[in-house]
Amino acid sequence: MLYPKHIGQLLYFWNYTLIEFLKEMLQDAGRICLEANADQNRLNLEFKNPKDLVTETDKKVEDFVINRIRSRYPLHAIFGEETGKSPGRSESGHATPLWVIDPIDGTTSFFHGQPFYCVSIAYQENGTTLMGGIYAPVLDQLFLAEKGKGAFLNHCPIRVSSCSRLIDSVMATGFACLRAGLKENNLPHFNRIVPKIRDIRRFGSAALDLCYVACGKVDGFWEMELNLYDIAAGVIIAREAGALVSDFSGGNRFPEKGILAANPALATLMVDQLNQRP
Ligand code: 2AM
Ligand code: CA
Repeated sequence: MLYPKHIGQLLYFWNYTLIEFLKEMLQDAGRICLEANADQNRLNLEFKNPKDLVTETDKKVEDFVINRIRSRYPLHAIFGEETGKSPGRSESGHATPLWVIDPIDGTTSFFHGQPFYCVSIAYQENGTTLMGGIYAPVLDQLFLAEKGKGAFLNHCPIRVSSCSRLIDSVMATGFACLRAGLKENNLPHFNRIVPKIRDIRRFGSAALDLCYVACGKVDGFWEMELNLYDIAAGVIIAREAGALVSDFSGGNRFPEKGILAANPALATLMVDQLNQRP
């Protein structure tokens, strides 16, 4: 006979194993990156366009993550930056869980031997992200979040900054739009905002930018032309740490309509700045 308390225990066990599974997968994927970093001369390179790099390590890490998920959760769907969508199969009428993978976010940094890159993986059910994990192996920074349970950096709880004035803030942004060769770009926003804030950082990984908002290393982040896999894990980590994440109009149509993240007070000021023509 299954009593409610047993169901609770079972759910706890299920969640525990899923987050542990995610954590170990991230750390193992990070090791693959570090091994490749150690042999910089052998990082074979391909180009999606002249500015958009993909190394064989991006593919190797994605293959590793997919195989790990498939061997444990063979029915789950997967959406990876390098391999696209592979549908899963639903179990007795339930929606198919989806894993969203960015094997290396910050590939340019990875290729150039810089530390700001990471492996980013989100777990979704019914289109809602329930778990996100991001691991920056050179920095040994592991960010994990579960919906409703807070966000953690190396197992310590994290929180957004309390900065509420633009002039006191340090922000991060990026220029995915330039690399994608798009006409509309972030430079007008950059030119408008940078004189109003204390300083700006450009780490080159949207996933890590969101994590750094989450732990208060930067006060805010905005960027345009990102994809779901760049931000899926970072969004739940930032939100669980108290960030408000929105598009440039303050709505939910991110990343298509731009994305910004900050504590609620600063996010309102950022919407004022970004909800203007570029
Ligand atoms: P990537 O390293 O996985 O390519 C940097 O501004 C951020 O933009 C990174 O998170 C980078 O992810 C992302 N990005 C996504 N698509 C891009 C594209 N087509 N061109 C450039 N950067 C892109
Ligand atoms: Ca990416």
